Amino acid sequence: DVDVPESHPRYESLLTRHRIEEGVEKGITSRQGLIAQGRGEAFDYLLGEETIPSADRAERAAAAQLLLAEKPVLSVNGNVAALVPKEIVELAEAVDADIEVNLFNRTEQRMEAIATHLREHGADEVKGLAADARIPGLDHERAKVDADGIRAADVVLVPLEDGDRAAALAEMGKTEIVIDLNPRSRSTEVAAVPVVDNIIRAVPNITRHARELADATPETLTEQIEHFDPDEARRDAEHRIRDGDLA
Ligand code: PTJ
Repeated sequence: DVDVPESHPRYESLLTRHRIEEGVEKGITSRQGLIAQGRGEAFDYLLGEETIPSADRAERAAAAQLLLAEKPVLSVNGNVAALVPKEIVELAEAVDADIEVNLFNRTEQRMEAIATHLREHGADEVKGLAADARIPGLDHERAKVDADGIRAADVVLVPLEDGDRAAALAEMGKTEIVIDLNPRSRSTEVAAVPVVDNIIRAVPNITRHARELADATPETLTEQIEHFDPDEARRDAEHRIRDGDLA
């Protein structure tokens, strides 16, 4: 694996970088994914490389949304597959969601490589290859989804998403949970649940909350969602970045 001592002050950041590099080598992650990672790292540095309290509240609300959903789908791109393949499979199991590969730079080879990688990490079924439906209002490649996957979903987790597609999904009436370290990105802005946190920390923490809430009644889950304020979460993250405020 990687030759970085755990005591290194930037251990996690270096490990993350290494996973993305490996993803590119395996044909999972796009080269643009390297740029996206760099952008994410800068925001994470300013956030203190930790899950701020408002992000933890968002992660709890995300767990409640996924548990309450009729048909939740976790969308996976090349960065997500490289960084958290096992953790995505665990979350899908905890909330009984489907996993669907949906790529910005879609090629059949990358679709196959990502589906295989997810299966190697325990996924039973990986959607996205059928591509028998479209997201209205988007150009060709980005619009391709499965009819019985994202097209039919009521709640979609869209990590590290491109703003156009996030907006188009919101336009379709989907409840979107967005994981994105940029509190001002268009994806974060359209999200019902904006999770401003590193996906490395966010996905396992959503799973932890989901396990805690597994036996909760629909009323309790609805309460968790209603108590969460997405505008406040976006503001808190931005304050933390600008002023180092603890939110
Ligand atoms: O695999 P593909 O072809 O679907 O392409 C995926 C990328 C990520 C390349 C594509 O969606 C893209 O270009 O995304 P953007 O527009 O660069 O947006 C990615 C967002 O995710 C940016 O706001 C980053 O700050 C954020 N981000 C990057 N790494 C992380 C992150 N957020 C959370 N955790 C990270 N590790």
